[in-house]
Amino acid sequence: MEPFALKALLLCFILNTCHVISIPIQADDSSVCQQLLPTLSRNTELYDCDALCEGNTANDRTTWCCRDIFTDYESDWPDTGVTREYWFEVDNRVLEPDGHPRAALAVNGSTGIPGPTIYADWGDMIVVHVFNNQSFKENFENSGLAIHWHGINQWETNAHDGVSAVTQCTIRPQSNMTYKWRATQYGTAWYHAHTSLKAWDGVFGGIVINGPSSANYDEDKGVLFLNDWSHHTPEEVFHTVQLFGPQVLANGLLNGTNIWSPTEDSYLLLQKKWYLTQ
Ligand SMILES: [Cu+2]
Repeated sequence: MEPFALKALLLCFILNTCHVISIPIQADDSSVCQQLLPTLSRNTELYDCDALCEGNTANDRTTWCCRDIFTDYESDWPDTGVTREYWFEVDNRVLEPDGHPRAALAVNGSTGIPGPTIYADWGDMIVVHVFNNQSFKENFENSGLAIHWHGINQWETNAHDGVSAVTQCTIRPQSNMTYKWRATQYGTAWYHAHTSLKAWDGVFGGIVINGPSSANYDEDKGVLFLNDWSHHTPEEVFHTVQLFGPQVLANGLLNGTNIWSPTEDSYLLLQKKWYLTQ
């Protein structure tokens, strides 16, 4: 492993931001590559079924056309022939998710966070065109960007894993990158920036991949994000933590919103709001 990659891995462990570890592969390292790839046992006879697949029903969520909850998605998945295409533009913004303005980053974000949810069916191809529209460096240590698709296996698309300094160089300001990967798994996950502390600036959102489920349900209500929220940028918090240790952040957000008061305990306000929506 190259020293720079080891450094990046250590950094993401320290920052608790690395969830799927990508191993850098040298061009002449095909033996290592072979070891990393699992053996496929894909049932190509199901391809016709994939094309006609209409998913499952509220009364039978365990099956998904010719596959089901017991299919080993590490080695077999549908090939739907469908591509889901998204365009993300990441901007410096002043956001007020709880009424208190703060410098932040947003995906397609005039309104705030989280960014748009990616929806797909099991076996679809996902294409995301990311444009880094950052234009100034104030409050940010650097303006590079990479977006990581959390929990996605990235079968034969390791370079699209979105981990800066490990699987790609960062996307420079006013530059773009197109990520392309297959939804070989299903369920609810999320994407987030994987450069510096930009995820906590607001660059994150949901990924919903429809597929079989272990229990029946009537209606999918979508994603629910619960996260701490500071009124200072992550870089400012980072330096404070280095000097004084862990900090209690100002507020918590529910799907990117909450109320806040400078005089009352915001966690009590959060609790009131939660009760109101029961
Ligand atoms: Cu992650």
